[in-house]
Order: sequence, then C-alpha cells, then structure tokens
Amino acid sequence: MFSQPPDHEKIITIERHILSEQQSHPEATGVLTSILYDLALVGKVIASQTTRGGLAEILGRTGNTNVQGEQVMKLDVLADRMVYRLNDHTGRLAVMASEEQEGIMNIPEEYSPGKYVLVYDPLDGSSNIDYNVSIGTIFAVYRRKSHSGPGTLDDCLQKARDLVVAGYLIYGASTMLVYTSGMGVHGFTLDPSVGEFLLTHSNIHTPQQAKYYSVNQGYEYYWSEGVRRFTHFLQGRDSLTKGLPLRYIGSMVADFHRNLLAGGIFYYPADTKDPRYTQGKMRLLYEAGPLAFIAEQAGGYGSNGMQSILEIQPTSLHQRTPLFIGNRPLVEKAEEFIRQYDLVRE
Ligand code: FDP
Repeated sequence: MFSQPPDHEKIITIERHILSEQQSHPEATGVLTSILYDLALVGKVIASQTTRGGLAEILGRTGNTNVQGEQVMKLDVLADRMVYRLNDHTGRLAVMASEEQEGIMNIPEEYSPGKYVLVYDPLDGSSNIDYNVSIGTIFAVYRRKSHSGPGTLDDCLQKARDLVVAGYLIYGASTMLVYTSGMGVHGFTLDPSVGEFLLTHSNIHTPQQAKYYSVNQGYEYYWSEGVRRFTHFLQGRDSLTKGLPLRYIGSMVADFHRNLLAGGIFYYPADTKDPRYTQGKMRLLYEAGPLAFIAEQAGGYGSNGMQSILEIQPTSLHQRTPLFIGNRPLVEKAEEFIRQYDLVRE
C-alpha cells in the first residue's frame, strides 16, 4: 500500500509554502500570496541576468548617477525596471518606491490600483557587481493607507513595524529568497534546473551565540567614541571575553544573510568620512526597515543605535539611518555604548 512521505521528505515549493501560510489566515484574499509569487518571479529573472554578469553587454556603468549621488551600474537599472514592470499591471499594488528612483512610482493609468504598496532596493551591494560578489534585492510590502485612487507618498512612508511582508533575494553561489510575513522567516533556494524555489531553510532562528561581526573597519577613524569602543568590545580588547572574527563582504544582503544563519552583528554607523553619511548610509525604507523586520522575526533586533528601526517614522523616501542589526544582545550592547559615550547629556 502507498504510504505518505514523512515531513522531512516533502518537497515544498515556494508556492506550496505560501499557500499553506495563507490557509492559516482565513480572511486572506490571496492577493498578498500573489505578490509573493510575483516577487519570486522577479528573483528568477534578475538571477538569470546576474549569472550572466561576466558578459560584456551586461557589465559596465551607464555613466549616470542615482538619486543618492552614487554611480549606477547597468544591472541596477535593469533590475529596477524589472521589478516595476513585473508588478505594475497586476492590480495588486497601489504604488511603488525604489531606491533607484527619486519619487514614488505610480501604477500606469490603464491598470487599477490595488491595496498594497511595494518598496524595494533592486540591487543592493551594486558596487560589487563587477567583481562577481554576492548581491541582492530587498523588498517590503505595506498595506496602503489611502482608501482609493492612485497610491501616495504617505502610503510609502510607513514604519517598518507595520510591514506585512519583508524579504530579500540573494544572488550568490546559489540564488535564495528569504521572506517573512510575520510568521517566522523562511528561506528558499532556486533550483536552476527546474526554475523553482524550494524550501531549504524553514523557520530560521538566528543562533544565540554570535559568530561574526561585520563592519567596514576601514572607516574606524571616522566613527564616534561609542562605536569605536563597541568595536573594541567585540574584538575582546577591553574585556575578558574572546573576540569575534570579522567578516565583511560590503554587500549588505550577503553580510546580513550570513549573520542571520551563523549569528552575529552587522553595522554601518554614522561617520564623518562623507558628508552624506553623517546620518548613516543605509536607507531606512529600502534596506534597514525590511531587514530589521526579518531580524526581529528570527529572534534578532535592528537599531539605529538609540531605538528600534521598526519604530522610526520615515519622513522622506531616501532617508538614511545608522544601522546595527543581528543578535539582540550585541545590538543592545551597541546601544549601551552609544548611550554612554555619544549621547550629549543635558
Ligand atoms: P553598495 O553601496 O555597493 O550598493 O547600501 C548599499 C551598500 O552597498 C550595502 O549593500 C553595503 O553593505 C554598503 O553599501 C557598503 O558600503 P561601503 O563600501 O562604504 O562599506
């Protein structure tokens, strides 16, 4: 007689996983589920381009700069357009905002606006593209706040605490999609031979014991006293604890992903090196917010050094923030050092 395979032998596609999550929300209409499918498709399309990254027609800069004043690579432009074009006509989104675009991105008039909002960083870590280093796409979905008509800027400017879904795609040795809809963090690996994302990392919990710290140590000279002392603490310089090894790729999705699985902290503090980064380099809306939401779902924490990233109300699309993210006790330790050494006492 045929017997059912045990749970650990089940092959769970992303579709099957999302549908089973949907079943635990009887009120769900399936729209959010479809947005996740759309994003998985985005991942497959961008991955198909990044794996061809060495090919001449893809590489090379466009010669333009983005709204942050950084050089834009061709692949950024491609990824940016791809995310928009795969989502503009579905009737599921009211508006989008991308790290590569100055303003909000409206849904074309011929399509009806939906009830969700998508904000994304199409290709994070783009300065690594030329060197075959892992890069990623970060996405985050909110419910729209406005009631009808085209979505608005206010629909995009929401606290990360109110996220409905956050996730990222990482284009590395393999392509992975990691996401949370507030019911744990789940990771899927793309099987390129069949073109499916399969569940490989169910219910990710970041290990309690940190293994790495990740920061661009080259900027130490430009950091505050608190951040410097926190780093010395991590290195075991001023305590009896053993220091942590440093791992820094310089591609936040990849650094975050490694630390999520291995345990550790990633930080990009404010610095005095670049006038644009006195408030930190990471974008609250496209990078820090979604990753802090994921970190918290995995038992970690994201902070700007003073408060939870999830509680910060964005006031503009491209707002930057200092970021400390990963194992909760380490992030709280960073807050402690900053409180002690950096905050001006009244
Ligand atoms: P990039 O500029 O290559 O797009 O915020 C973007 C980001 O990469 C992060 O992915 C990365 O962690 C960081 O900037 C790297 O900045 P530094 O080169 O200053 O370390």
